[in-house]
Amino acid sequence: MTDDPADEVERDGKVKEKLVATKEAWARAGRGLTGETADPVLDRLPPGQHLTADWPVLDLGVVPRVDKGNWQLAVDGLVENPVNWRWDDLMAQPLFRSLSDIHCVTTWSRYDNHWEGVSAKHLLSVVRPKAEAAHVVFHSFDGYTTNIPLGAFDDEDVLLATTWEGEPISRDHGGPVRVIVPKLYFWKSAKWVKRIEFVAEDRRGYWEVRGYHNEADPWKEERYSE
Ligand SMILES: Nc1nc2c(c(=O)[nH]1)N[C@H]1C(S)=C(S)[C@@H](COP(=O)(O)O)O[C@H]1N2
Ligand SMILES: [Mo]
Repeated sequence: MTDDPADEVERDGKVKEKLVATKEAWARAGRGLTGETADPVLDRLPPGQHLTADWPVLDLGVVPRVDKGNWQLAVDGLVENPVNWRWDDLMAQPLFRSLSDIHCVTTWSRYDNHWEGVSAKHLLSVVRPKAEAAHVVFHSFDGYTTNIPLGAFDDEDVLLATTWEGEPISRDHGGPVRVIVPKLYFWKSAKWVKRIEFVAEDRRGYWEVRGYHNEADPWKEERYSE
């Protein structure tokens, strides 16, 4: 027995090292950069992005077998009330619905995604971050991590999503539960989330240590660091 639910979760596939290397090379080359910025109020499509109607699947290549039975989420670190939710605990929270756009650093955007789940605002009201908490680190069942400032998590449109377009989020897209942070490039939206950790000092995640921008604002075209 172990107290890390990820140890009980099986995973298919392995990290696509070539794809990771390619994306690191794109970061170094500044692929997709236009050098422009845009106004999120006036311009719905961020600079350098094009619209797509479908929803591509992008990840490291490791696909965890998480379902309602073995799913667990720990929300811990610098919080007054850490929680460890199983599926029924998640379902007992108020249902939140939202509509938002996806902007991926690989230059595709997808408008008008309907999500349902538990809002970040609600989660924050349950766990109550301590005054020292300033950053959030997401840990996923495939070993992926990503980081955002607490202020970016504490936003009206951020949620732990369980459905997309009225259907459960598919396994490929991070189901049963993934994070959605619409105002940032999509790599900040962790699929198969298993732990949300509140920390005082910023800690860079998987892509952030491989040349991706720490802030990731699409309208400022914060694709890569440097
Ligand atoms: N757990 C996990 N979350 C992840 C990733 C990943 O590899 N593992 N990839 C990120 C990247 S780079 C992107 S673009 C989006 C892709 O989500 P999608 O496959 O649903 O389009 O997930 C993000 N979240
Ligand atoms: Mo991505």
